[in-house]
Amino acid sequence: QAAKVAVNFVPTKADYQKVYNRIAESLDADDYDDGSYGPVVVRLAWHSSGTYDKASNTGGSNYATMRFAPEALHGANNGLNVAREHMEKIKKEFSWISYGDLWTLGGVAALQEMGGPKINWRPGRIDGEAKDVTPDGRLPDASQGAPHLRDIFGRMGFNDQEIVALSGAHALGRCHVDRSGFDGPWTFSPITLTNDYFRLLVDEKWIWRKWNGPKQYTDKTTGTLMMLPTDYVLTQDKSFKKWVKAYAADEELFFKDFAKAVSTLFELGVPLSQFVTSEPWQMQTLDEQKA
Ligand code: CCH
Repeated sequence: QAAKVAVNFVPTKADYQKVYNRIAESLDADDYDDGSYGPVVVRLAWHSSGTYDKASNTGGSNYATMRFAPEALHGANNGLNVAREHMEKIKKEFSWISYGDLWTLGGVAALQEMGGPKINWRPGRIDGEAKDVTPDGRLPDASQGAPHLRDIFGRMGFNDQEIVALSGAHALGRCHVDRSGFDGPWTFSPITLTNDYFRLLVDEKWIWRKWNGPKQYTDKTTGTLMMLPTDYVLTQDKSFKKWVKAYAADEELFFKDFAKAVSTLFELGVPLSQFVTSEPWQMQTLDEQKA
């Protein structure tokens, strides 16, 4: 039975929890990648937020402008049609939610359900228009070095520690040749959030992969994992490396810093006055609701 939504319907936290639950239930898939849409759903939330420019106060998660060309067609967003189409099924059932809230809640649900920390999240984003689309080039280019990372993430307002913490998301998912040109997963457990990305960066010997694709590293031991040039550079820069070592040694510290930085990331570009609450919300995992 299709729920009739009253014109003045004001969703409560319980309504958002229902959306969270439906997203969480939708992630497992035997026939997709490593068995979960979680990683690509996280990448959608990140790319919809990471366009933020603090100087002009444009971009970010507020308007969900990746729905429109040309942003959907920006090279960095290759393959995210998969995640947008996945989330569209949820939108059909909960037509009252804005795309910005839906996509960021998707990121939160995916991270929490894949074993990550609880991430503060609150609703209030509104759907923008095609005129709000951001220019190409605001997301990081994996072939670059430390100055580029500081340029891109500094523009969003993040410092070195936050850059490293956020990069730990690459414990999840994989690169696809037909999306980015790069190939392979960063860790042996790509659908569980751990600090393995940092442990592998520190413990493994990383060598250039010999292949015809773009320059990327492979682990010397098994030759099955990968690091992008922007990942490896975190071990080559003194200030970045300090945090790589800290997170490799202490998963709890990584989870704490990651949760905080991700929550900030997902709120970039949203005027405070738009949020329905000044209190941080935490949505419950499916497991917590069973208990
Ligand atoms: Fe990332 N990322 N990312 N990334 N990313 C890719 C995939 C994922 C960069 C490049 C790439 C973050 C930061 C960076 C995820 C989350 C985050 C891919 C492969 C490239 C290339 C895309 C493909 O081929 O499918 C670069 C450069 C940076 C610079 O720092 C941050 C920050 C986050 C989240 C907080 C996730 C998750 C994936 C896996 C997607 C999938 O489909 O499995």
